Amino acid sequence: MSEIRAKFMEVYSILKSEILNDPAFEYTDDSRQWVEGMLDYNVPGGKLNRGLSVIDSYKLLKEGQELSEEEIFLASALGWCIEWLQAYFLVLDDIMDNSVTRRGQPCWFRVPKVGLIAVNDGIILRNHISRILKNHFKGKTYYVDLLDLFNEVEFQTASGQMIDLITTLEGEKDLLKYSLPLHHRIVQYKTAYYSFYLPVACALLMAGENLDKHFDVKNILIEMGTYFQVQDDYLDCFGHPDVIGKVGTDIEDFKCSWLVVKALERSTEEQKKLLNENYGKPDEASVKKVKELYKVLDLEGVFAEYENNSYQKLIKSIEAHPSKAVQAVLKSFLAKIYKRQK
Ligand code: DMA
Ligand code: MG
Ligand code: MG
Ligand code: MG
Repeated sequence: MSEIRAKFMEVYSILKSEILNDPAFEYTDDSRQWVEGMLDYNVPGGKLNRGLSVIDSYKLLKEGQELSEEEIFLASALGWCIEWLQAYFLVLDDIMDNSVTRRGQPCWFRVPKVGLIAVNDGIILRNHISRILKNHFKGKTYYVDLLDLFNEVEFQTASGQMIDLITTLEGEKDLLKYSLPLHHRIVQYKTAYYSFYLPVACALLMAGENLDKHFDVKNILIEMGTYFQVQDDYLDCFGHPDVIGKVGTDIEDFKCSWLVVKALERSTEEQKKLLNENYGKPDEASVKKVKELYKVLDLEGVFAEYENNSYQKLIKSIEAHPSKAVQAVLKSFLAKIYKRQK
């Protein structure tokens, strides 16, 4: 484990123990054990890209200055707030998407003793973010901006989840409505803001920047987030569950995935008929037919081309940015996800 990752994990232990000794709630042994188990199960087990990139971005914004212990701690705490936010959304997302596994283990709501208690656990996870921010940032000049940032991004993500879900409504299953602009709208809101803009925005606030002045950075990060979610859609079908840690459900769930949009663009009338008959059905045979069609339409090749083009386009936008430090932040982020397999 890299030094920074090890430090980041230490901060997790500190934040967790603060939460488990929160004076605003009188924990009993049972409730403390529940929350601890719930946190360990859902918060630290992912790639930690979002969280670590707060520290990474802050460092780059400081252009090589040595960070103090306090700065590292605060950047890590903000990173963990994003990981907590992610855990909150994923716990609920897996219920709504009827998923089976996450990060190589059963989804939290699939754990027998948990079930729909997972809904309240999601709410608790969200509340922990406010506790962490209050504990560590209340005296800072940028405290209000941080709270506002988390609120805005949460609203955008939940709205993105809403449109992701209502496009799949039973009785209105109509592939004709699926298009690239609709896909772009869904993924911008459900993924890009919290996964890409939020980490960098946290680092900018810590560095004393005014977020209103960084509109161009935001736009580049939203495009990067879109590319990231296209990868997620691709891996849902073509990734290996052992590697991505989850079993895909987009076909069964009738999701407006990038793959189905591309398939529709490239299908003959007959192939469209096959899609209409099999997309969004829960049985294995239907899913298999859809996956076979994706192969026939060479969506793997289409994706490879999309990935190259996106990368080139992003690099070009990044290099057009006037600040070398900001360029470094964006390039470092892009390098973490380019051609990812998980
Ligand atoms: C996830 O979209 C978005 C949020 C806000 C969790 P998704 O359902 O495609 O994610 P996953 O493939 O990880 O379930
Ligand atoms: Mg999901
Ligand atoms: Mg989902
Ligand atoms: Mg997905």
